[in-house]
Amino acid sequence: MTKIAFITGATAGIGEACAKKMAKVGYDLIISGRREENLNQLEEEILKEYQCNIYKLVLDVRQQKEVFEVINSLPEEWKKIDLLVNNAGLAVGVSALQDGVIDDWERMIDTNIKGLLYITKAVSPLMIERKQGHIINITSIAGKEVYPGGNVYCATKHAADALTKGMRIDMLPHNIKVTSIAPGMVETEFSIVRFKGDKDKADQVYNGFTPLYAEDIADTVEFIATRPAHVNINDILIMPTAQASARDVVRN
Ligand code: NDP
Ligand code: 8X3
Repeated sequence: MTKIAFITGATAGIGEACAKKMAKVGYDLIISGRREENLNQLEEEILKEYQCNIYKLVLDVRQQKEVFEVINSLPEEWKKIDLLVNNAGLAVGVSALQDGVIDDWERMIDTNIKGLLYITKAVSPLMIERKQGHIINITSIAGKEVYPGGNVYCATKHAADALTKGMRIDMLPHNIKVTSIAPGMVETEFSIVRFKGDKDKADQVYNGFTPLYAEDIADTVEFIATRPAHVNINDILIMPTAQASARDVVRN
C-alpha cells in the first residue's frame, strides 16, 4: 500500500524539497502551509514528474481549532499517515533580548512550539490507532546552541528538541518512531523571513561559503524514513562543511 507523508511548511524551502523527494520515492502527500498558490504550484510541479496523490491543506499551524478541525475531517483514506514531518517554522528578528519585539517572539513561540504541538496532538492518535508511524521534527543547531540575537528562536528550537525526546518516550509503547533533524545553515526563504524581507541582509548570511540546500535535508528525511521497521534514527545534526558550530563558519 502506498505510504502517506504529511509535510507542514511545504510551500517553500525544506518542506517543499521534502515533498518532492518523498513523491519521488513513491509516497502520497499531504502538503500544507498558509500560501495556497505555492501549494497549487508545488502540486503541479510534482504531478508533472511523479505519479502520486496529493491532498492540500491551507493551514496556519498556530490556529489551534482549525488544526484539529482540518485533520479530523481528512477523508478516511488520508488519515492513514505514515510519516509526519513537522517542518513549519520561522525565525523573526535578531535583536538582543532587551530590545526584542514581543510580536516577533509570539510568532516564533506560536509557530515553532505550539504549532508543532497542535499538529502532533492531532496526527499522533491516527498513528497510534494503526500502531505505526514516524514523526520527524525539523529542529536546528539553534536547538543545541545559542548565539547572539538568537535568544527566542533558539529557545523555541531547544523546546522542539526537548519535545522530540519527550514524544519518543511517550510514543514508544505505540511503535511510533520519533526523530529530530537539526540542520545548520540552509539557504531557503528562512533568512528573508528572519530579516523581514530584506533580501540583501538575507544574502549576506550565506556569503562566502557553501551552505546546505533544502535538498540536502530532504535527502536526510528520505534516508531516515526508509530505514527498516526495527531501526530508528533518533537525532541527526547536519551542517555545511564550512560550519562547525552555530558561530563558527569559514568564509572566503
Ligand atoms: P522557509 O522560510 O523557506 O520555509 C518555512 C515554511 O514554514 C514555509 O513553507 C512556511 O509556509 C511555513 N510556515 C511558517 N509559518 C507557518 C505557519 N504559521 N503555519 C503554517 N506554515 C508556516 O524556511 P526553511 O525551509 O528553512 O525552514 C523550515 C524549517 O527548518 C523551520 O522549522 C526552520 O526553523 C528550520 N530550520 C531552518 C534552517 C535554515 O538555515 N534555513 C536551519 C535549521 C532549521 P507559509 O509561509 O506558506 O505558511
Ligand atoms: C536555523 C539555523 O543557526 O541560522 O535554524 O539559526 S540558524
